[in-house]
Amino acid sequence: MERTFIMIKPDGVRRKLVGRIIDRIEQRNFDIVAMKMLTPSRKLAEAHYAVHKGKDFYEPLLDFITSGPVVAMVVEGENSITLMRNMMGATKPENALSGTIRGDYTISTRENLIHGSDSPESAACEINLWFPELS
Ligand code: D4T
Repeated sequence: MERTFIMIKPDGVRRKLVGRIIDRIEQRNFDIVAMKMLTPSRKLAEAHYAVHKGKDFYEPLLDFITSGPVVAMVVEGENSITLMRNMMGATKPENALSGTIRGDYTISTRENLIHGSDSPESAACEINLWFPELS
């Protein structure tokens, strides 16, 4: 069974889409094995998005992700990393297909509702970062 780190971003909480997003994850028959709501500290956000440090969108991205509560989850199931990324939809709104979370609920690149780990290495790293109590 594969685990992935999923986060409903502050826009998802503000727009009251938490229930609908969790519903999709459960309808797909994934297990949510850990979940918490928190407002990320700057330090946590910097660690999470370290790979983007120096890019033009890095600082605005940190401002956004620390702007309010997020819902952090560990989602488990066969091939969960790839399948969750498919369910989320593409980062660019013009590529996010209808039927995906982003394709159905957002037209913004930054305020794109949901994060999901993109590889087994990043999943392990992110689960450790957001849920140190699990390790
Ligand atoms: P995350 O990491 O949040 O799941 O998003 P993606 O995996 O789909 O996309 P990413 O790593 O390329 O970008 C991380 C994060 O930065 C925001 N972003 C991205 C932005 O504000 N402006 C941009 O030009 C890009 C490329 C959106 C997601």
